[in-house]
Amino acid sequence: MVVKVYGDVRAACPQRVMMCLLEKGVDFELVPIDLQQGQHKTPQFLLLQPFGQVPVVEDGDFRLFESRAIIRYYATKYAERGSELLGKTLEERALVEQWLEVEAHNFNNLCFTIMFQRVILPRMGNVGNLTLADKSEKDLGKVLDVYESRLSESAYLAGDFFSLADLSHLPGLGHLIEEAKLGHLVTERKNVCAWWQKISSRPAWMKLKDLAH
Ligand SMILES: N[C@@H](CCC(=O)N[C@@H](CS)C(=O)NCC(=O)O)C(=O)O
Repeated sequence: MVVKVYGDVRAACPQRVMMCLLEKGVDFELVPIDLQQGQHKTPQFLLLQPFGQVPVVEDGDFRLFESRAIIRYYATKYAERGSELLGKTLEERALVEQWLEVEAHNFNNLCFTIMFQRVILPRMGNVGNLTLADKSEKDLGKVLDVYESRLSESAYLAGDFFSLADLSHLPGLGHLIEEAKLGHLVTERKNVCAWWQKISSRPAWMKLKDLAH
């Protein structure tokens, strides 16, 4: 049974899920939801995701939303297949969880604010709040300073292995670099830069980028 992913191929949260499925070698079908047209707010879509957001997955008669819950689910369900993304020991797993939480609560909100104010609003013909975007960029720099220090101790966030914690950053950081043109946040930090080069050259990420273009 092919997993159905409802989403927009270029949106960060569905990309997080598709990246995980690609790493795991799980076949999926993307069911396009047009965010520009507001398809995610229609009554039919709200039956799948009551908050009107993407992604949602359907796997047989099992349905799940929230991208990080979905990647945890597939990394566990297919633990024996594809890339190992959870960590092997209890401590490794705990560190993966720690950095996944950091991504969700320290990184993502700033990344989203920058993207929204500098890219998404202007794309819709509105003027973004550039003061807020500048402040968020500064704050994100401080978060990345913490990453810089962490990544001087290990090749990846949770240790010397690629995990969900790294994977979860790929869409947001990719958008910041490519669309908000903030590559300097990465390149001016040696360890963050080496980490970004490793994670963004993974075959699964290349495949996803091909799908998105
Ligand atoms: N916490 C949710 C956030 C989902 C989310 O914000 N999705 C965005 C696309 S990346 C969306 O649907 N935006 C449209 C909206 O919120 O109206 C998740 O991780 O799945």
